[in-house]
Amino acid sequence: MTNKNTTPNAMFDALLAGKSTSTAVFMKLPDGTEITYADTVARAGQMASVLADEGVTPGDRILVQAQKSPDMLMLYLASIIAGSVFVPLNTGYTAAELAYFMEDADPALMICDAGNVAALEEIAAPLGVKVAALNGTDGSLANASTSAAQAAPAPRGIDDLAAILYTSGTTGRSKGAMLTHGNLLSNAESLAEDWRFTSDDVLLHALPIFHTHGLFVATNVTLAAGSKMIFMPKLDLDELIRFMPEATCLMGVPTFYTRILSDERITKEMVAHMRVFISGSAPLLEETHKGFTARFGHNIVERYGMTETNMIASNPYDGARKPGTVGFALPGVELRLSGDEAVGGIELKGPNVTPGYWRNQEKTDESFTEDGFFITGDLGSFDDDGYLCIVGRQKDLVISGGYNVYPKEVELEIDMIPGVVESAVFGVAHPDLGEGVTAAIVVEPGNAPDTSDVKAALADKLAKFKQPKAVITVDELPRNTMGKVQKNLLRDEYAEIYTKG
Ligand code: MLC
Ligand code: AMP
Repeated sequence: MTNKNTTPNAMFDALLAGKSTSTAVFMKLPDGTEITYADTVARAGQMASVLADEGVTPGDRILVQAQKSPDMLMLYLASIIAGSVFVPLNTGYTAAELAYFMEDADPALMICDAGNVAALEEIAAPLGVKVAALNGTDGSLANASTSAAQAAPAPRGIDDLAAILYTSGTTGRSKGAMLTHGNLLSNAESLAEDWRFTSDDVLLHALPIFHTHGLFVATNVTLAAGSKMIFMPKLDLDELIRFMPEATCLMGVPTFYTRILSDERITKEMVAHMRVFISGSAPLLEETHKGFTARFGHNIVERYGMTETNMIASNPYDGARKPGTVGFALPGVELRLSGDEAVGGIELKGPNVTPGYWRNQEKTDESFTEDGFFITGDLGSFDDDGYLCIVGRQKDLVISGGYNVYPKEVELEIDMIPGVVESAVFGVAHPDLGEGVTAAIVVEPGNAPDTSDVKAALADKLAKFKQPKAVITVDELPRNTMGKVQKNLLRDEYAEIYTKG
């Protein structure tokens, strides 16, 4: 880490300050537009002054739900300069889900796409939250910033908050993981070094930017190394193929790699020049890892992370990248397994770890051991060479295409549907998404909703990625003698619903 608590603005100084005159390209857009580092620093500085005009002061939260765009990324950088706390939200969240975040984050400003302002104002007004358009209208933040002066970076040390990222919980309520300037910087710097990023690199950026992976890992590593990124709205294989010749690296969730493998147009020659492919956010199946090596001659670097901790471990850049493992702890990260068995709960300590959950001391206390290690809820073991293997989860969680879905949250909504007696939500192997969200429901005789009723009832309640891909009606849920639903039996029984035929 290059910054100490005394620096005026820890992230600005490390990631942006030296680049205010750099003509190197930071972002290339699909239409060919290039945005240099100097443009980026200037535009973010201008947007920071518009945030100040809107009443945002250092430490204030700004809640953001907007489509991926260069303006959205500028807003993140503007928030660093303004000293505010960036709180990005999944664009799939429904109005019902947003009301909770607005209340919990207690933001000075909610920023969204122009088309959503009116709808969000309805939720925001009773909470006293102001809503502004990011782009698309004359008065939007992006437009107003084109004529604004550049704001000076607000003083922020490594312990000050830079962001809050909401992550669902096993009780169904989302918690805001607080991330400091120091958390984000330490991770960006160690990853850039670990993965050997330099100013010669060109990253294919096709991930969403409301989560750790696309926002912090991809963007901050690019900034830390002075690399360039090709900034695409989403994963689109046609676009990936179009830009592959200009790129040197790709970061993705495992679904990126299964989709690349199932596209016959992508050849070994097409990717021969690539420096590195990196995967994370969900387990990369050994079969995918080995299939990728066999077909393209590239060993994917699999890494492991979490919203609360940023990145924890990675397979080595130099040295064996072992399928089915997530490698070694990153520099500065202390990793251990709980208990005395070969398999234990993964716990860690380090400059990357959240100071806790926003306004939720109880959850914060529950998430750390007495000696200050963060409890991930993942189960791991070390192989003979010291590589960490994630072998299971202590938490009831489904990871679908890299998005976390907490079954409890889905079950609570399903149980409210008329005619449903009870439900159990679980993950089943899915060829594209890794795991598919699956619901087993017990229904009232004579008043039974069918699968399409359940899906329709959830449409405006839960973001699409949380909605079950399959709903199965069962006579009763399997329970153990303590009355606990045995999801493992459901997982076994329906193991092939997405793979057979
Ligand atoms: C889209 N859909 C999903 C979904 N993504 N459903 C379940 N799970 C998902 N992940 C829905 C769409 O709404 C659509 O619904 C249907 O599925 C098909 O959509 P698609 O067009 O095929 O989806 P696509 O846009 O291609 O998105 C798939 C994806 C995307 C995998 C590319 O989800 C993605 O970019 N995921 C990355 C998530 C991520 O960044 N995770 C990092 C979290 S950070 P319908 O009904 O309209 O057809 C973290 C820490 C760490 O975990 O370690 O990094
Ligand atoms: P999130 O809360 O969305 O940040 O998701 C974090 C969780 O994703 C971790 O606790 C793990 O369960 C999972 N995860 C991330 N990377 C990997 C990986 N490489 N292999 C297996 N699971 C992973």
